[in-house]
Amino acid sequence: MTTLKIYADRLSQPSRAIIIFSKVNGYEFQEVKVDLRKREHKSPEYKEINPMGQVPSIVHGDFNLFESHAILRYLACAFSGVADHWYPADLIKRAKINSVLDWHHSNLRSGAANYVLNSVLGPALGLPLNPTKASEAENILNASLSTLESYWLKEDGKFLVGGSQPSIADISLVCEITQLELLEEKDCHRILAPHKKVLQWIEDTRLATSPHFEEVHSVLLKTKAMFSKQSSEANYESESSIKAMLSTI
Ligand SMILES: N[C@@H](CCC(=O)N[C@@H](CS)C(=O)NCC(=O)O)C(=O)O
Repeated sequence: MTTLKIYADRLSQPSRAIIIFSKVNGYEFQEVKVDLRKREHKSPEYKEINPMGQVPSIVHGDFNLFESHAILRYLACAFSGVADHWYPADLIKRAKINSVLDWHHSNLRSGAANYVLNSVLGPALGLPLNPTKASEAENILNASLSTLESYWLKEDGKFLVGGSQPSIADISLVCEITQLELLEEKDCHRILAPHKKVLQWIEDTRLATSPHFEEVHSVLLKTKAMFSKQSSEANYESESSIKAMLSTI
């Protein structure tokens, strides 16, 4: 059997998406940690796999691939046991999923990743915090969350673009937002609490991918505890700021 290797750091949101998707779908793979904090993604050996020097990437047999959306599409098609709802064969449904995935990278990702990097995560990766960039990113993030509520989640169905079951887009976008768990509670609350539909959709995606969702996200809760120098059991049910907000819906 051809071995699948997933090169990832669970602190990275697209890495988490690939790992959760793979665990939920039950095919065999080997997770190879590429430690962002040790800058292993810039090593010459890793750049042989991903010349862009970023995680995630995969090696499947003698085939290398990077870019998380391309990887999710590939994995959904490469393993016959993956249910159709993850990346439907139906042309229109598939096109809608591709549409939200393309939107994600220049909107939600740009806002969420830059906000978290410039307000809390930077120093752990050897980068300075930048309040001006954090504030610009927060505006993009707020606009993206509003667009999610008013457009991408507007149809009937619990999931993006009207799906009654999750697709690769739900995993990808939810993993983008869950990095907000790294923020101080008040910041996470300020940004997410106004978006009730988004909160419910995160919860529905968690439930659809449980227990892998919680296991893969425990790294965020441990890292947040490290930032605030508090001890943490890293238990998603009791430690997640996002989950706590659900009680206000
Ligand atoms: N568009 C890429 C983004 C990958 C990406 O930005 N990865 C980050 C971690 S979340 C990374 O490797 N950052 C290190 C760097 O760019 O030096 C994807 O979706 O895979």
